[in-house]
Amino acid sequence: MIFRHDYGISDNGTVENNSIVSKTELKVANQYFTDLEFKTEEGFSKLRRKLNSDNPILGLGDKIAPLNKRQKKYTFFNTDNPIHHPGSDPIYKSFPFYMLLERECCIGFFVDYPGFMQFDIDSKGDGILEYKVRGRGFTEYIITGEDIKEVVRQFTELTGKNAAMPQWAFGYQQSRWGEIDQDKFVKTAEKFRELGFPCDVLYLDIDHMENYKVFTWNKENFPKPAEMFEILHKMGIKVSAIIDPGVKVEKDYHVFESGREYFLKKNDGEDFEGAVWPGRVRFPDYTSAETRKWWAEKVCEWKKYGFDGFWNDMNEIAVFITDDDLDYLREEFKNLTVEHGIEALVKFGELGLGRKAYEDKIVHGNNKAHWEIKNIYGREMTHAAYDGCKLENNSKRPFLISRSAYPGIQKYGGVWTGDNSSWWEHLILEVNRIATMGLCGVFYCGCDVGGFGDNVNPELLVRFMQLGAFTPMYRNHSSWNTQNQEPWAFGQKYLDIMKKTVKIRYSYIPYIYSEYMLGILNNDPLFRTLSYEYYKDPRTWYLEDQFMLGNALLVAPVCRPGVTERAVYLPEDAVELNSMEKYSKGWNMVPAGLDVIPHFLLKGRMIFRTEPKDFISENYSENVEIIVYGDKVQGIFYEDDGITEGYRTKKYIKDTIIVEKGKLRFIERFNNLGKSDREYKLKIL
Ligand code: MIG
Repeated sequence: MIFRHDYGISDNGTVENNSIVSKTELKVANQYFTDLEFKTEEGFSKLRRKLNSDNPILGLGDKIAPLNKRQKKYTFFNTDNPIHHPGSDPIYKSFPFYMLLERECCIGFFVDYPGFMQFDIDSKGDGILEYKVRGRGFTEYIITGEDIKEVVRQFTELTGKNAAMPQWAFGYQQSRWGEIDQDKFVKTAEKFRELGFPCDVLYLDIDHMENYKVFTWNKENFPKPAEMFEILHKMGIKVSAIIDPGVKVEKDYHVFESGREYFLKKNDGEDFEGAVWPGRVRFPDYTSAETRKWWAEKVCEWKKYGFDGFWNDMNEIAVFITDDDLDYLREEFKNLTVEHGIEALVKFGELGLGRKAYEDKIVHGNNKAHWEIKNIYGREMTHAAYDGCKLENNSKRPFLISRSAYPGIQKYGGVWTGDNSSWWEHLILEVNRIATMGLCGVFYCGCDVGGFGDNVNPELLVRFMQLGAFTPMYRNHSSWNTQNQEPWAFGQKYLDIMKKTVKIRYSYIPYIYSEYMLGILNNDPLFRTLSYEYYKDPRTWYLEDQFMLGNALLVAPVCRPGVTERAVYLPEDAVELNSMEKYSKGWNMVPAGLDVIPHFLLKGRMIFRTEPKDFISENYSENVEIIVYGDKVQGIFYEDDGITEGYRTKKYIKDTIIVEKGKLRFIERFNNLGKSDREYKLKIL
């Protein structure tokens, strides 16, 4: 059940789907929590709440924190925070949704407020929770259910069903920020094919543009883009390109000229300008429908070159510096002397990415200040890109990712976790960040495999590639000034291990895609915590170095150097799929040498595999083998065309299968794909 509560004057919510909200009142003072006080003062609304148990709290999106979000404070104000560490907050996304795990039930709380907001989640350990919201009030949804699954399903339905990515979005993807030209780009694709190393997508970062101007080519380096797309598409390679919101202020530049009326203004009526990659830029006001329409047309035109998807970056919005910042800087620095000591350094910190004075000055078309709706800026940019892709081809699924996000982003695209670093500490952190994004309703999510900043080493790259093989989005990406980290960067020995890893990924595509699509229909994340499947076992509530991909695969990545075996908690008996060894329920030590990422098929569950190919073609899900473990196993296999919106009108195959005493039986065969019923091979472990 979903209950809605309005505190103070709440006119800033974003949820459209209020039809599923219960009309009856939840007794606020129930046995799990009590609201103590609500007040509005000095421009802030504050709620104090007492929790009646010490059980964990999960949620809050991509925050840099343990899986259990208790005993810490959080700020929601989307910010480009490129070198994040445990003290970095806020960062790129805002997901003010958390769940309290209780033995008898699970309770979700979603504060639907896209402006500046802070949560204190029991930082003193006394069970007190505090919301501090800039503004006169807010809306909160309280969602009750038997377990995490029931709560997540309702939350996702409330904020919007996920738009399905195409099937090829589950293939391996390669990216790198740095100087690029047409030949180099095609050569990268050829290298993958020569090596027989599976790959589906290559990315173009900001260097493909002319002076970083959005929707332009650097014509010197890309003289014949149409030809390039043709070559790549023939090789089964898709191309996604970066889109930045900042539009260069330049006379006669078509995007700037056609966009003049759609840019953000300041409260003095002037255009808001700041510096990003192209130098002086203006920013579209994506919260206005007219602006989105104009941007969608630009995206549509641009896509016609042959792009298969887009990567929406810098949309927090990230602003390097403004004229006001510089004036302030000149003024402040005039009188600064060495005698000021530390004060001088503090002034530096207030500038650039650190200084946010403009957020009070920008007004959006709907008369809201930027600080009131900052957290949906990136979502609405992605919304506009989605509309643009639809304009170009309405029957195809758009392939989009965004760095900044707020609940509802999943209606338009997926996300990546932003600029992580090539650190072991970030490798393990990504497990809980991606799992938490799933709990917050965003099912297509990944991280920069190998790490974006800093220099990777071969062992770390291998372990990152192994984790990536089991994340929904599998993209290796890095910054221009770091060690190269394409799979061949460290020679044959490491290349062979990574190739083996990527082939394992491709062999599970029928299962991964089936679970992803069933998840879209049912509102279940593909990448999930163990507690999502085994809620009744509280030992799963805190596990953050293990996860599940779909309902049958348990994955235990290695996140420290030098490791050759690791402890794994199994909520059920299972078979480890590298060694085919059986393990019993409970804690186990499992071999995990450098070429192994332990992953298990749980008893009573089934997976689907096939022979790996170089890329995900239309007939990828042929020759599907069902693998089961247990005396009686039931599962569902889903298949569709992988690229169109047909799934929305049930154009799919859905076979409900039971394997009992060595025999396979169909409980239901739903086939609306216009294909003959498929045959399966069966393997019983
Ligand atoms: O200020 O486009 O997160 O993936 O490679 C850095 C260059 C801008 C940040 C993105 C990253 C991308 C980079 N961008």
